Amino acid sequence: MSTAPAVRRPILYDDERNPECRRVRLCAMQLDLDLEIRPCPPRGRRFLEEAKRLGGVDTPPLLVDEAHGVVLSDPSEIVAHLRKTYPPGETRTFDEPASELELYAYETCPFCAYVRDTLNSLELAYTMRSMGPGSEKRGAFRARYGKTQFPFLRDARAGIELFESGDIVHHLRATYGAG
Ligand SMILES: N[C@@H](CCC(=O)N[C@@H](CS)C(=O)NCC(=O)O)C(=O)O
Repeated sequence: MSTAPAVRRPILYDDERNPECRRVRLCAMQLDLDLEIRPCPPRGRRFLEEAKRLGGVDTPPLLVDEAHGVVLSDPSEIVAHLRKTYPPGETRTFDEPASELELYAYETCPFCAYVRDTLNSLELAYTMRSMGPGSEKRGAFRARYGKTQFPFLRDARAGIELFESGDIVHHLRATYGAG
């Protein structure tokens, strides 16, 4: 019996502080689209080489959408591709498992930005669960956790789930920081 390959979420090679990357993340929020984030801060040592190899770019953003055979580095083209491929309200069936780190957040929330900035500087890959004000995932989240408050982090490796940006940042630094 053969197993169908998992349909992968788009991967964004991202730098939290780069305005062109922000534009892409804002688009993902508007589309209620989850992304795999590979942080590429300036002089990053973890994913920047990979981005260069895959897309020939020195700086993010770079979008790799394997499910549609697309690798894009121009922010306008990335946004156009996402809008066309993942229109709002359409069901997406990504069946790959999430990263060990999952951040439920949205772009315009300053507490979420604080956590993303920490993930970025620590160069930790994560699944970004888009939970913007109009997100269809909010109902299921509220049913499970009793409230809608973001950011929220699930760390499968550490076996914990956390609300509160300060607690999340503390956990990330203590667990994954260089010390
Ligand atoms: N003390 C919390 C505050 C988080 C918070 O106020 N988040 C806002 C967004 S900025 C929120 O979840 N609002 C409810 C909503 O978006 O429905 C923290 O530091 O994480």
